[in-house]
Amino acid sequence: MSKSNIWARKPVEAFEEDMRQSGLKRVLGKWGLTAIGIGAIIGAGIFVMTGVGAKEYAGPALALSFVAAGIGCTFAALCYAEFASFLPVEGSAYAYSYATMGEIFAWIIGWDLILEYAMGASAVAVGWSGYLGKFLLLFDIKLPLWLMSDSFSAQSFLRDAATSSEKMQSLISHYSSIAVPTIMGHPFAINLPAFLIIFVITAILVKGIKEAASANTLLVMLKLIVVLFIIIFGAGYIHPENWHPFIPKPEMIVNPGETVAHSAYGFWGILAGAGYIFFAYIGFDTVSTQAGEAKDPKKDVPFGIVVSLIVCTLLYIMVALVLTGMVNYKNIDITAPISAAFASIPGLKFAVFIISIAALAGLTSVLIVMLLGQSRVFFAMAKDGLLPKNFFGVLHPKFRTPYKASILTGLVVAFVSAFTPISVIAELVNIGTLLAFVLVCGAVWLMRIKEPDRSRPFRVKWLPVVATLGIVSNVLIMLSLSYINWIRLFVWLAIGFAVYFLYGRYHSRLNNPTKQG
Ligand code: ALA
Repeated sequence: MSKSNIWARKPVEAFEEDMRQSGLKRVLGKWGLTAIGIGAIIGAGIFVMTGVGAKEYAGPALALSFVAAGIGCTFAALCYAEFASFLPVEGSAYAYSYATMGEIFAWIIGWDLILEYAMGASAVAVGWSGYLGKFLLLFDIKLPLWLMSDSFSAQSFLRDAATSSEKMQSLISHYSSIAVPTIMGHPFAINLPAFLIIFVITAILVKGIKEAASANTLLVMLKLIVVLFIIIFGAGYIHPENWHPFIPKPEMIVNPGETVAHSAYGFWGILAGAGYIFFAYIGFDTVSTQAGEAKDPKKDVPFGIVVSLIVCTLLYIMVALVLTGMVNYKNIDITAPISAAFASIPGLKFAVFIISIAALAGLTSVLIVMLLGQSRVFFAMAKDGLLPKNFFGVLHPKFRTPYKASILTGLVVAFVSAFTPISVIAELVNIGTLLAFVLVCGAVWLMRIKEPDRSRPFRVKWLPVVATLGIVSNVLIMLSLSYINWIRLFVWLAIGFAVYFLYGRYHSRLNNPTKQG
């Protein structure tokens, strides 16, 4: 068995060679890349998580949570942009850390990106299911609660409804039945739409996504128009009294499916809210995974990353203000808050229809990007020998897609989304992605020290300050998440270390150049 150097760095030139061999077509310009960024960013975060964000974390001050998370992301985005400008390769943060900090860090980031992409897709699928429910209601089609929700959330809805007859009435009106069956004494519920949508997307990805990719720009336009519609049209229905108090008195609250209380409202509530709705910003980094298809990656990828983030930050702050102005934060719906806010106003059925369709289409595009991103990261890791090449690196003989990796990912993601509350998945995704951001901020700085003379078409001014602020702000947001998320993150990383030390280090292409598979 060969011995490996876990700190070995993959040279930038080796990445460039891999890219040359990949034979991808360079078709994306700067606006195409920006559209990909916006397409990946706007999704469940704004359409779904704003509900819990306002109700259980920040109250009307949710807009400030968006400002705080936006600031942390901006520092990280600048660091991603500098990296992408001199290392325009598919593997994104995984590749950056391989080139700067060595194999063990690359592995950890790659492992961590599973949380961002695969688990992120699970959370989006749960959001998709919530909007499907609201959409079907428009046609008076109802399904039982136990087929539309995981059992933790179903029980939490029932507990919440038991507190007032009005809430109970509202719950009953949403489902054909609110009874939850039991299996061996345990309540059983499954989020069937979330489960099924993952199967459909997986099938599309196995077959190849050429058509889906060309539809992306159209979907992004639709999403942007609808978000603007929500802001402009919704502004007419704001009741300023809903903003008072803008920052409610601090409390401790427990989310559905969680047993641990977290800070709500007040300063810590705003910060914890930022940790929760951080999910809404995830996706700008996917622009960097498209570097292989960019016409002028060194300039256009940084542009796409930064512009897509700025556009979304501004839109998010406005949506948060409109939503908390339309509905009192205590009454915000947590499964499909925006369409529910419009549905609560008589005569706005057409708006609910438009928003639900756009949310379903928009969330579908996020699902495609995330599951695709996951298969690319697996593929890159398999190419480097850190995952079994004969599974994760195998292309379908006809469709030329990494079908085995896609199907395995689809199965795991479908099960997680069917049985886990969205808040639990989202917080795990957030802590994992925040860790990736922190490591990228550190890595870009380290690269400046190690290779100061390498050409950097996009150079962050005051990098030590920006990287430090990026690390501090993102760690601060991580700290605002309850300790249970830290435990989950450590368990996940411990499993990752075990896989690396039992497999990756003995099969790494960098450390074992003669070894195949
Ligand atoms: N930012 C993406 C979303 O909100 C992941 O769905």
